Amino acid sequence: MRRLVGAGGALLLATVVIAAIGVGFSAQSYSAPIPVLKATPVGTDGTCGKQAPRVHLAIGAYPDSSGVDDQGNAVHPGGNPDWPAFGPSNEYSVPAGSCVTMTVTQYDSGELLNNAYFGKVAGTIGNKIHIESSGTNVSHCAEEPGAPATFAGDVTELQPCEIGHTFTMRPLPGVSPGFFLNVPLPVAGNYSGENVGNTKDFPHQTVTFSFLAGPKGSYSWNCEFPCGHGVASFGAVMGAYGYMSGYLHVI
Ligand SMILES: [Cu+2]
Repeated sequence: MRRLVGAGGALLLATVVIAAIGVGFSAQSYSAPIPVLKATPVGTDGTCGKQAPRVHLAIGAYPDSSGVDDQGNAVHPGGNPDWPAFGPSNEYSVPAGSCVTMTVTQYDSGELLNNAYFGKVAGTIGNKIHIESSGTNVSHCAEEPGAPATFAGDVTELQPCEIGHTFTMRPLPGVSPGFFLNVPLPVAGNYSGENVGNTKDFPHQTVTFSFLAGPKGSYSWNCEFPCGHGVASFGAVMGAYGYMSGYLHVI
């Protein structure tokens, strides 16, 4: 009898441990540093190629995750000062079927994209993005003083030496097979990373694009630019949830 109780206890303990690990993993995958950023409705129009309710999301890509943005919002509460981050949130929500216009203000310098594929725009309306450059932005396409990374209009592709981060999004399995969005974000500031900061006082690139939200479900996004340390620059910040990754919740 005692042996039976012992075996039952061990089974119970194993069940509790496995359940705790499961809860830990699921909590880790959805722990947003600040609440979900809800897109702002801006009326109904034909921006996405058909009449649809349109919403707007404004985010930024910043060199210092421990800092604040123009609105005084923390880029990433408790952020590591040596790591870049998207902010002020990494989780967003939009209505299903809406036309989503995003503005991403890019303040960070880059190095070299190691896969030219992610320099190509995909999944946006017209497969293009609109870029307006502010201040002196220098690419990595040439040696010092470097080629200017100056844009004023629509582009469909950036060179691997002109990129600071990417905003790349895929649905979770079973949500919307075929949905894929890739937006390369051009470098800001100088290429030694000195002339960068979290506010509009610094050189920056303002990137605007629209896409049609798919059906309800969660879509994960991440940066495909190698902006971390270790693991071929895909470790550190690239592996820490919430800095260079997050979710779009289509509701
Ligand atoms: Cu990045």
